[in-house]
Amino acid sequence: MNLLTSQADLSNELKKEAMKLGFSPVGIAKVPGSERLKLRTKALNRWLKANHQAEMGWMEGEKRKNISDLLKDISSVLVVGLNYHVTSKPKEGSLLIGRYAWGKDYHKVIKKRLKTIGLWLKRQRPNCEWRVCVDSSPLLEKAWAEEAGIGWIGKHSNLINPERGSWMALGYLLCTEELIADKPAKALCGACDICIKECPTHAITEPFVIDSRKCIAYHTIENRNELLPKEIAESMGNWVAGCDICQEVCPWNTKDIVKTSDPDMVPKNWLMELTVEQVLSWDEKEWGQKLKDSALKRIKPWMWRRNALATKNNVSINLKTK
Ligand code: B12
Repeated sequence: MNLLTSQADLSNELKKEAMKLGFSPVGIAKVPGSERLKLRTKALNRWLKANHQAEMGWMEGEKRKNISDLLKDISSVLVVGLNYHVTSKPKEGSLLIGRYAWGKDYHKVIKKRLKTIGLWLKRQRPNCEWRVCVDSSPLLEKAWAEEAGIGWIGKHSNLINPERGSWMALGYLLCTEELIADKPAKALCGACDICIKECPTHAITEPFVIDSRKCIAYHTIENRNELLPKEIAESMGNWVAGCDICQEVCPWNTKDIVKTSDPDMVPKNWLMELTVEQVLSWDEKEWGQKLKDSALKRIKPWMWRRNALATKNNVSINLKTK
């Protein structure tokens, strides 16, 4: 391996290594980031104050507000996107699952690949310390992705890349090495507000702000109560695990964007044709097998049953049998 002496070459090659492992887009941000990051942290404070986190108490941790708490002497962040946009579609009339979870667990896929990149960086700069963060670390991920220039935060609050839309999971390699940063992204939502209008539960209470208490994704994935709120059950249609409505209606996703051929993102068959009857009949062992290697493990079998019973399909089964 050639040792790269300049920081510019190191930064470029680091991004190339990430692309070789299937990530795109990729970008670099410098810590502590621009003034915009301070605004995003203020937005987080406002969001918490308004109780938009619902029962996700872990969102209140102070570390999320300061990236330096996650890695001592941090200098830079490599941000990567893993495209999960595929050609497959769920069978007409089946229960619906958020696309982020159709393939293998993105947390595991991204972590494994970013660790390979961390080891590459360590070989280049033996004194460099690094750490990988994917979703569960207290990091304001989308704000750092915007800072690294890989996309902007849309009005539905997901990160949108102009060539790839928003169908991507995000990953982070924090490091102590001073890398050359990319330009922060420009916001391109303009006057469009389709996502706000089309959310059946009005969870986007103002542009960029999601009230989790009204979000179908929150209730199907995170809500641990025995029953879903009536207003959610009445509007959730067939969404049984997550919800993609605000992204499905987004013009940046409906235009012809790149589809992935990443073998780890190939949808699992059972997720493409799931029925209420299956959800209700599978025992814990069957669920264990189905959820192995899936981000959907977060939804416990009893939650799948609760969610399926609340869907439109179940309501129509009940009507038919009456
Ligand atoms: C908590 C959480 C949720 C919660 C709350 C959602 C939310 N928007 O916060 C729930 C369970 C509802 C959820 C749902 C989903 N999630 Co989620 N979630 C997270 C998590 C762990 C934290 C997000 C967070 O910080 N929220 C706090 C609030 C304050 O932040 P925010 O809504 O992002 O607000 C920002 C913007 O609105 C912006 N902002 C505020 N005001 C203004 C003003 C202007 C002018 C601008 C431009 C911006 C702006 O600043 C805020 C702070 O950065 C992240 C991973 C992470 N560690 O960051 C994943 C993450 C955001 N989720 C992800 C995914 C895939 C989803 C779902 C699509 C899954 C699904 N199909 O069901 C849905 C999407 C629902 C939605 N529209 O948000 C991905 C998003 C990838 C992407 N392309 O952006 C992430 C990044 C995980 C990952 N590593 O890939 N999620």
